Amino acid sequence: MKKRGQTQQFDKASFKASVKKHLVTTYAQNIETASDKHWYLAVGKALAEISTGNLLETEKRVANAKTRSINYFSLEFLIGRLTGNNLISLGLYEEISEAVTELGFQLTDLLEQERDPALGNGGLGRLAACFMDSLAAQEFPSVGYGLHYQYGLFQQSFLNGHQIEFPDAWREAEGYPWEVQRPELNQFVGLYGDVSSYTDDEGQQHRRWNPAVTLQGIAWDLPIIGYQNQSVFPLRLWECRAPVPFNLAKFNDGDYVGAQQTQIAAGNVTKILYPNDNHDQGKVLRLTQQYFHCACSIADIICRHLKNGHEINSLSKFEAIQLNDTHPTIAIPELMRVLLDDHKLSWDDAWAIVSKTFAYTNHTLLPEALETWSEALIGELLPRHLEIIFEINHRLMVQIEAKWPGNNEIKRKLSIIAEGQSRMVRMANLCVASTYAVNGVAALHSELVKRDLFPEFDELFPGRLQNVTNGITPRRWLKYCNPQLSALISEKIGTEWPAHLEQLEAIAQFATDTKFQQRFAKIKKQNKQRFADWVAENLDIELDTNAIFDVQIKRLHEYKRQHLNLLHILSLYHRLLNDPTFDMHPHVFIFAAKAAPGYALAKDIIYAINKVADKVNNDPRLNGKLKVVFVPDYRVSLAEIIIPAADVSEQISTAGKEASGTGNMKLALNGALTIGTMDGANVEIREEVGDDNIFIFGLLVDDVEKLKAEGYNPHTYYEQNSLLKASIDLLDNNEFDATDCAAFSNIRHNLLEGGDPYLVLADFADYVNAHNRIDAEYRDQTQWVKKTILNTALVGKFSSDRSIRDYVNNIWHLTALPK
Ligand code: 8GP
Repeated sequence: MKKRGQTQQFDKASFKASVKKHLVTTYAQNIETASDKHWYLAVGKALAEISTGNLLETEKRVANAKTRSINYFSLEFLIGRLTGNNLISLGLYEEISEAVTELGFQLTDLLEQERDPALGNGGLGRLAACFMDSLAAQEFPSVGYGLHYQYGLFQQSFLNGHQIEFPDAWREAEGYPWEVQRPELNQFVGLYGDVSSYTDDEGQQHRRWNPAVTLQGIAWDLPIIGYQNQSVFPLRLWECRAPVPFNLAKFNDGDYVGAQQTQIAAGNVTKILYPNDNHDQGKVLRLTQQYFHCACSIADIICRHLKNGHEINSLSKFEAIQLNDTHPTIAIPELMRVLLDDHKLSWDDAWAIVSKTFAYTNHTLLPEALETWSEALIGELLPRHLEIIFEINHRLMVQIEAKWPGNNEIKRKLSIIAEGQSRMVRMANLCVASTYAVNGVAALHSELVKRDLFPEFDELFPGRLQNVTNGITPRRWLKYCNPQLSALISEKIGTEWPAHLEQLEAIAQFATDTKFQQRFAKIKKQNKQRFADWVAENLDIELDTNAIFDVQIKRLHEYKRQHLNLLHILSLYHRLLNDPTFDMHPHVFIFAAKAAPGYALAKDIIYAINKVADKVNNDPRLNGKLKVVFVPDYRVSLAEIIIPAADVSEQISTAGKEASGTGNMKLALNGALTIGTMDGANVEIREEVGDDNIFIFGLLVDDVEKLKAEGYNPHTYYEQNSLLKASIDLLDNNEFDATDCAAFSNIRHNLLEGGDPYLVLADFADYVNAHNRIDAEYRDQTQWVKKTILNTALVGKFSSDRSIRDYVNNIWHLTALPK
């Protein structure tokens, strides 16, 4: 019997038998002695039997439907643990929980055994994961293409407050139970070598690339399970290997290292995820990763297209490719190459396909994140691609000349090749010139893309630049991570909301209902307790759940301004110790953040927060009013327990710098009130929840520009605001660290002598005011709870289902699979 929401016939007895079979035959464990971890693996494998079957079925349905598919190209998919979520999507959570109990275990304990597949850095990778979930939930034909990194984002720990990094072997020794190899889909990829011309039998001239190196792409599929439907779509991750395991002749000669060199070099290609967020590092291995990803994925798409019986000329009718940032841009010249050189299409015919296939999402305006590759490097690694890039650029220049005759300034600005000592290929320009749609990720950001980043492109290609505001999947970020709140909502408005988040608006009517407020507040308290228990157990810090839980969880970056948060904490510390009239509601500041290993100031900020935490958490003079917790090794599974416990959500980037943010959406959905600048999606959150239910502060984008143009001087703010001065001075007087205060003085130096590039000092006073309002308003619990309910009720817009529908309607033009 199937119950409502359940997609599968479920037979408990045979499921239990399957788990035991996997425990013994797949993992070679004795039933009597197997650990929780092996039981989790066996449960995962037994469930994967269901999803793999459905994956193959869905592939057939897609082929039969003969409609367009979206291929989401991303170097990052920060999927987080899959098992719990997949159970929800399959509609089998209770059944499996029961089966596991009968086997003698708690499902929640087994789920804790799963290592997060950390195949992304932050927002960009997590967005890709939410989008895959929403594509499957709405049954839009889709494939996610990424890399099968052997090691995900590094694991972070703290040693005397300093960040330490370790490799993250997310697949562990046993492999990841949800993935399945697809050997029939493996591909070969060339690199280096040269290009030659030849004339075919009909007298046509062609170019041919003769690569010097060949790599093999091994296809691994992870199942993306549609929410309570039968569809499962692949997240296809490519692992790099050498086509031959080792050189037998060298091995026989006793050159054991030399015999394996090729394999070692190939293995390096997908060894690690580059740990940079909003920063481009320009390493050869990174370009190799990008090309390897694109070449395998393009080859896979074309194989599928031809296998389904279509002509190569109809490719763009059946396949769209979304480039998640510029990282997979090399797919554009790669598809051109395949069409020109392998399929012998003319330039115009090939371009007609390419320019209707690709669309590109921009995720940042930060100049240091906009990718450029040295022309010489591309020429060496991918000589044919460089020729094609030159030709695309030549044709772009012709178009510009036609629109702005004789205007070399515009040509220089829009050119794909940046002139200079060493010529560079600008990947964003290549994207805008070659795709049919370019989108920013929130309304404000998309406006700035048009106004500041690509104004001339906007004139040259009217309508190409668009907006799609980001979103988050409500299945993971409410139903799964906050089961009690989900149950309360379902009790009031029914159970359809996880697939139709706009329905949450109906709970707004209960915002002033005392009973509902009490239940809502009780759930928040229980979630705070769950997190406090975790902190007590793992970090040995006691938290009072009556305190305000104030959360800033995101990558550590100057533009995100964790140091503004820190300065505010220092101001509270100063006032508590020096101002007898000062009173505050107990407040816990919770941080979690990884810093890119090469980002020195970000690491200094982590260190400083850790040191301040040590001091304030143990200072009896503060009467427990102020606590600071820096949770190490931030990851999706930690976000799942921090977010439901948050009262306040810190979204405090310098206006114009945070393209969207998505943590802001997750926190608001779980009833945290935002303290934020008018930046990224904060602007739209404010529009939805209303000014009374959010704490907005700080300079606007135009103020920031004006201030910078006038010549911003942080010293003026330092001198004029005594609280700011006192707080900054605390950075420099050994208060928190008697032995190694370099980190503190680096921060201080950056803010004063370094010119304070992200205007921390300029926004400090208003930030403190906003915090004072929070302190006052939190004391009126009835009002506060009303606001938190309204936040949950009014952020339905930020479901990634809506984002996906925007892409589908305005960019991809897909139809959902027929039932
Ligand atoms: C991030 C943005 O910083 C964030 O605001 C946004 O929510 C997220 O993308 C998803 O759209 N951008 C990046 O992570 C980014 O641009 N990274 C690569 C360029 C290095």
